Amino acid sequence: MKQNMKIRKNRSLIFVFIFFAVSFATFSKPTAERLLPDYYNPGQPIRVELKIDPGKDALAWVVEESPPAGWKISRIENEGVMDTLNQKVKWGLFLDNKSRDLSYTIIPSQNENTMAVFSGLISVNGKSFDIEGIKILEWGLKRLLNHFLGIPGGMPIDPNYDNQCDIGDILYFLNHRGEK
Ligand SMILES: [Ca+2]
Repeated sequence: MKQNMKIRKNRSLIFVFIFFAVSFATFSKPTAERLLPDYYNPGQPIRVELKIDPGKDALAWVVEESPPAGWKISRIENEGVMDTLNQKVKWGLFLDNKSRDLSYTIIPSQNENTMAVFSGLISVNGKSFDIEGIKILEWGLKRLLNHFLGIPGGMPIDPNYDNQCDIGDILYFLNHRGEK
């Protein structure tokens, strides 16, 4: 009799465990990806796109993005707003589970010449997840010089659109630096 009780108790514990394991496994995680151009040039606007799928179990969600410090937001699409106090761009509250592409335009600061870091979060039903995708953007001139010098991180880019990567592109970056 005692033995039966014990088995029954163990069995119900196993059922509770399976219930939680299944509900955790089936909670649909959101996917959020940032798309950026290959490089930036100070003063030239860049459009940032966030491709968001909040997951099928989403009931309520918000997105917030922290652009590189000191860069100026020139346009926010998809009914996002600027949180000037915290230097964030915010979208939502969305009360559905529909995918959305959210975007904004930003102007790299004139005297910026280092790596620019982007970060963002999506919060779905109260849980937060990082926005994945491209997080670091580098000055185009640096990428180009690294390419010519054979340094990792270099990239053959063609900012003057003549289908060649040469000295003309370095001059382009120098001449267009700070253009608004
Ligand atoms: Ca070129």
